[in-house]
Amino acid sequence: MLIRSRRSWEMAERDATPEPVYRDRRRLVQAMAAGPILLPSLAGALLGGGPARAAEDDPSARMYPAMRNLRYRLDRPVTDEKQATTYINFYEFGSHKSVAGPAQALKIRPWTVTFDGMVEKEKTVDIDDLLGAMKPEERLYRHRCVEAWSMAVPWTGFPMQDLVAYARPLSGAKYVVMQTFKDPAMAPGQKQFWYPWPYVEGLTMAEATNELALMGTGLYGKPLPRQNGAPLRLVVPWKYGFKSIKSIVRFTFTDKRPVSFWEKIQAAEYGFWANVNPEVDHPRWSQATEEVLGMGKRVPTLLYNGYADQVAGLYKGMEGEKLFM
Ligand SMILES: Nc1nc2c(c(=O)[nH]1)N[C@H]1C(S)=C(S)[C@@H](COP(=O)(O)O)O[C@H]1N2
Ligand SMILES: [Mo]
Repeated sequence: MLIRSRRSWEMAERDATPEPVYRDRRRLVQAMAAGPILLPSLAGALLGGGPARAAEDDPSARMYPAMRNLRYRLDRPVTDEKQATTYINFYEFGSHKSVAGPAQALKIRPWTVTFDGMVEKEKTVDIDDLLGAMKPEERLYRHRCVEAWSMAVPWTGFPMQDLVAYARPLSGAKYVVMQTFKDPAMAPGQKQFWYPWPYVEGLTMAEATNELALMGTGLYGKPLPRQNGAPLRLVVPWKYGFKSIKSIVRFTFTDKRPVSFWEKIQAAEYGFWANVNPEVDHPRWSQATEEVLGMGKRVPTLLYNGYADQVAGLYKGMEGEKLFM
């Protein structure tokens, strides 16, 4: 029998909160929501200030932490929360990594989400009504940016297939297009007129309903920080990070393939499919390895970012397409 030896970066999920701890915290949060069973000060102390603090400005805070779905496992440690919430790509607030501060200007309530295009009935819903109709869970996923850095984080969210079912697309719909808010007064990056605002991304219906496609609403057992794309973002871990669009306000169903934000800017470097592949280099750099944030070293990049079992079948018979950029 072949026993594969562990590579150094294949470590246990030691930084993630163990399941029983999560479950107990969740029960406590539910108890708090149900009524004044605990004195607020005691509850706050038991919760370590996390969800309680977030509750001050986020009405969805009581959803957290959600039960972890143990089907999704990591081959490396969970990235330090501080790192994952301060090393940020969010061009609406500036074209550099230190946009966590400026992104606090993002106003996340009221927030509405519109479903339109090829749907049975177009509708605009309040984010808290949408969240209330979904069942949150936590998943540990790898994340690989096209710039060749990566992290591994505990997202909270719900399967995108549940969102698609909620939207009720017509059978002729082939793609779902997602759009970020547009408000240059709030997000000064959007005053940079040479970018094609608003940020737009798209998936095929088969991709959107794949089990891995997640609508992210939380991170590290708390509501999503603004800089990470509150209150609703896409998480598609087998694709380069730019596909995982933040702060979504609209889902449009269509039979025409959309041209996404980065594809409009530079189609020779950023395509529609953007699946991770270590053997297909970016025109200006290699994609063979990646720097794992906080680990100070590079590891080999995996085909489909390690998710080939779940997604390779989506692309059978599509060899003519530029699937990997
Ligand atoms: N609206 C919007 N979504 C976006 C981006 C952006 O600039 N604007 N950057 C993308 C890129 S390049 C990456 S790597 C991820 C980063 O997500 P994170 O900051 O939560 O790690 O968000 C993606 N989604
Ligand atoms: Mo990225």
